Amino acid sequence: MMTDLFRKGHNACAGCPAAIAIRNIMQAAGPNTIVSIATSCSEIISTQYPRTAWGVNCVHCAFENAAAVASGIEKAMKVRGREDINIIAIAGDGGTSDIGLQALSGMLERGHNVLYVCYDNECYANTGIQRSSATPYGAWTTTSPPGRLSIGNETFKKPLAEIAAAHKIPYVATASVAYPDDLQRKVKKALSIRGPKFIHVQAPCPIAWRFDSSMTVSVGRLAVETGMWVLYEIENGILKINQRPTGKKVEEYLKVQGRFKHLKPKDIEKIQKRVDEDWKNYQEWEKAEVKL
Ligand SMILES: Cc1ncc(C[n+]2csc(CCOP(=O)(O)OP(=O)(O)O)c2C)c(N)n1
Ligand code: SF4
Ligand SMILES: [Mg+2]
Repeated sequence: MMTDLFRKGHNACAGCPAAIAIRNIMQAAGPNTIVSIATSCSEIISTQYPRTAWGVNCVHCAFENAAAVASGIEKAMKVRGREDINIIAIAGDGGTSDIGLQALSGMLERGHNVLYVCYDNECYANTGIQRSSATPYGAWTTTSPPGRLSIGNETFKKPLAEIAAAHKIPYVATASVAYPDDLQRKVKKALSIRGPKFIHVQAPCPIAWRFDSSMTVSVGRLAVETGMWVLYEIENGILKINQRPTGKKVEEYLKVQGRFKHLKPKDIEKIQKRVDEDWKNYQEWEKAEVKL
């Protein structure tokens, strides 16, 4: 069975979005696949010696070099005449938008035939929920504690998918573990295209975001419905939005997560304003059919 490519019995927390993401990626990719995974929850939960959850060859890399290792695997397979094999790099938001950004940029710029997937739980989860550059504005983490003088994390998320798209690669997409059909379709499409591909998957983490483990999917849906996470594809530089927000306010998304419970109405207003601006920009970008 395809699901055996990422087997049950791994060590993930209940409701783990990394496990949901990988399970769907592997269902879409199939057995003719080699994976490189960066040190992150995805590796901690799936490769504890002497056990493995993987039903394909999977190389555990350092925190920073999943893209560099995938690039090397791709070249090695080319030399062996095995260009039919899917090469996928998987890393967290820290391993992608912080310490691995250089390796990712190099992989995209050199044009490797690799799909890179970042599952974004918006912090360094496996090492104790530290802030990353993907942590949203106002969020509690252990290194951005809110208090009398602090709102929590003081920066907005780094626009990772747009940074990837700026390399003028053939395919970039955002996705969510709450929309598995959309995620699988995007993985399949990416793997059908030659060259570097990048998919940024939102991954609501019950431990770090402070919600009940039964709510991973409902929190992911609220992100999309409120416009906090926009599902889109950029094919050859042209943006297409896949799902429109339903008009729900960001407060509905924020209030179900303990990491935002300290926010005041003016803070929520600031986040809403930013989401409205971003949504307007995405719509204009789509309408203009302007290549990035
Ligand atoms: C050079 C280096 N610095 C720090 C670490 C410790 N470390 C391992 S994984 C990680 C954070 C990973 O965060 P992310 O990529 O977002 O994955 P997550 O744990 O959230 O799934 C850190 C700080 C390391 N392995 N190597
Ligand atoms: S901390 Fe979050 S992402 Fe990491 S294993 Fe637990 S649920 Fe999954
Ligand atoms: Mg993370």
